[in-house]
Amino acid sequence: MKIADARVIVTCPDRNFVTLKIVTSSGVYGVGDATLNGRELAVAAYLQEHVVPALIGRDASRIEDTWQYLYRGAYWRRGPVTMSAIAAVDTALWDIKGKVAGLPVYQLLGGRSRDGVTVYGHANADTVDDVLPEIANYVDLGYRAVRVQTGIPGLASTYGVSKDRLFYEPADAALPTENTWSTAQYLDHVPEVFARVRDEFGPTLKLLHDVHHRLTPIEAARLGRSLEPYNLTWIEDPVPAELQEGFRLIRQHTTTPIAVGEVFNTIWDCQQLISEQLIDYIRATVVHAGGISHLRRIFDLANLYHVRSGSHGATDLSPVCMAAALHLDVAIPNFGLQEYMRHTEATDAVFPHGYHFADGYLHPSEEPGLGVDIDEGLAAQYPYRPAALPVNRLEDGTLHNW
Ligand code: EZ4
Ligand code: CO
Repeated sequence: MKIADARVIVTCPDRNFVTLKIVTSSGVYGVGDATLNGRELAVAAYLQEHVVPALIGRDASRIEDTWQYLYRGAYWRRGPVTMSAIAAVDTALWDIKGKVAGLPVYQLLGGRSRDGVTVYGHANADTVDDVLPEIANYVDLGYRAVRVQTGIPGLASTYGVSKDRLFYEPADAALPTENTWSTAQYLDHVPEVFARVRDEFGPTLKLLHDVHHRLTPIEAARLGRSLEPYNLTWIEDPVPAELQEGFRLIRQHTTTPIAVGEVFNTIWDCQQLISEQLIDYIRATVVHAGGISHLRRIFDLANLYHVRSGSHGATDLSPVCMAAALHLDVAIPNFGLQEYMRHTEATDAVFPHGYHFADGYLHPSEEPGLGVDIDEGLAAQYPYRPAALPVNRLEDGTLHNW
């Protein structure tokens, strides 16, 4: 079964997505997500110019060999563009393998380790008063875990607070919009938020918060300590993680669990964080971390060190990525949580899928393969629109982490 065709499909059903569709000589095809928010066309070009020509004629059943061929064969290792492109190929080949076997991909990964995938939703609002009903909505829908983000008094806008309650889309302009940041105001405000939320919702609801890379280790240590009374499931990306040993300092000061990894591309980005037990949840994703094959390796390493999965699942990861993530989530022994932000109706129509939410869990499709597709005709009706992620400046104008 040879690869006969591979198409790179760029579409914008409310936001941009890049999808690779691999078609075999027998007519079976598979899909893989290659979306890198704000840098979509770099991955599309990488695939189109450098990967697709090398795929034609290859044996579609050789997933591992193809992964190694693209990783080692590029010579230039790692990086989000390369690894997203490899991920798309890997994901599409797993989809094909499942279809050929007549089995959902999770069966090829060892079968079910759990009945459903616990997901967390995003509750956000400008004020604490307004975020409480948002959390209540998720509880009513059956969610067991909720991420809580609010505006910061004195700051005009901040990460995680959206105009639309269900669909958060930070890439909101062709060139980056600018936000202003104050660590002092943030550290002051967040404990008050969680005091109110815990008080209102009791001890069992899992609560999470995304710091989005904005603190230093000692600031993050202070935040973690101040949140200890409210028993968070995790604080996410407390500091940028290029300096992995920086997390040791946070660890020495707080028992608030730490989740990191949505910008990671390979196992090397989290090797020290995991093997030194500096984090509790690894949040790498199928699309940005080399596909199902490589993410499985990351989760297996994590399993040796008491680290659980917490995969990124924002709306900029397409339903193809979500479908793939769910097959892994349901199969691995050390699953933790899966982020789940709803896609818009237009996105769902372009990517018909069999995964579904019920009783607070997401369930992977039982169809052979990944159980997700792309409607190419519909996709063609939504041309690419340039959309960049914002930047963040301190009050004196210094560029900070967004
Ligand atoms: O800002 O996916 O946890 N989720 C996040 C996301 C990221 C976006 C960037 O493209 O941090 O909202
Ligand atoms: Co995040």
